[in-house]
Amino acid sequence: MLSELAAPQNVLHPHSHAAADIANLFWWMMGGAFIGLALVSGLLIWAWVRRNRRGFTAADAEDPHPGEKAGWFVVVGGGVVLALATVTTVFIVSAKVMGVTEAPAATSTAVTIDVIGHQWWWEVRYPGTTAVTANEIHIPVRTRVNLVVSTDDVIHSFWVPELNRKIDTINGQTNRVLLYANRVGVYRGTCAEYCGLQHAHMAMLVLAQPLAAYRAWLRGQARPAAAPAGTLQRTGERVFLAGACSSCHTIRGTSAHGFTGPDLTHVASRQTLAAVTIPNRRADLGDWIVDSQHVKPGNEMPDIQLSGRQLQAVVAYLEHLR
Ligand code: HEC
Ligand SMILES: [Cu+2]
Repeated sequence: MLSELAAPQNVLHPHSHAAADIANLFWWMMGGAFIGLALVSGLLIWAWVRRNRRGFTAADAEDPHPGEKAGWFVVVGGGVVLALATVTTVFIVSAKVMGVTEAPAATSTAVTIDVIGHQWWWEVRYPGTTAVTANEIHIPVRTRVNLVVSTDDVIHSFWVPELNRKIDTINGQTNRVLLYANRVGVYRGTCAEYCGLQHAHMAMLVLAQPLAAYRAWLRGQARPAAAPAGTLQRTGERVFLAGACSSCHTIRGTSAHGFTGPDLTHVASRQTLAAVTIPNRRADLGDWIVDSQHVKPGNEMPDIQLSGRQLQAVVAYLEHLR
């Protein structure tokens, strides 16, 4: 669980063909840049050494611009032709890589997932089902997923470096990108466009699962919340529904239909809370509810005043929502 909070995000450790192409492009461009640097530095040193060794001769006095023809060749050849050829090649190759990173065609039967950026968390919807979750995106492994992103407030950028390029969430518009993982695993992603105070705590996890496990998970998420079991949990539900919580959060199957914060119908099934800021453990959950402004200062959930008993009850209730 904690390892997921600190999971690496490494563009040079690709787990999809799109990310692999991006990493390759990076290495070729980096290699080219270093060869260019070596060439220019070499020429510079060579010219300097030659001039120093040779000294100033009588011929230089007669011809104040020695090697002018060769100089012209270097300027046009190296400065114009070579530069144009390099930029054109990089352009063509990048355009090809862009093609590889595109979402599957809208007409295909690919799995579609909607991700909506909020300050400072990610809402995740599975069209065609009632499943709504936050900050954790389950996908079937080795399957081309059509990821559709949008925003509820400002511009964000969805980025899971090991899987694909960034995709911005733009107001009044939806953007699409391919989401694909070639191996079962957990991939950490983050918001890659500065979006305010808690931008740095706006991460997400992509969990690539075998198809059967993914389907089972999705069926579970589509179900309404489990009914509270026992007095403590029933008290917790009452506190949740009667208090402020239900004005901001939805728990499907209850009267809580708020939409300012994440859907909590299956909050206990998530590994982390508050966009991969804290692990989803009892103590952290309790801290979050009464003092979220300390955990993630400036986030849109106020600190809630609850008695010890009420807090204990709400935590017991939420922990039961698997
Ligand atoms: C004014 C709106 C508001 C109220 C009231 C509110 N919340 Fe929240 N809550 C939020 C927002 C917004 C977030 C997401 C914060 C973030 O990650 O930046 C959140 C996050 C959470 C999370 C973490 C969910 C996740 O998956 O990361 C839990 C749990 C939670 N709230 C429980 C509660 C409880 C319990 C109450 C009542 C005692 C409550 N909230 C009251 C807005 C609210
Ligand atoms: Cu951001």
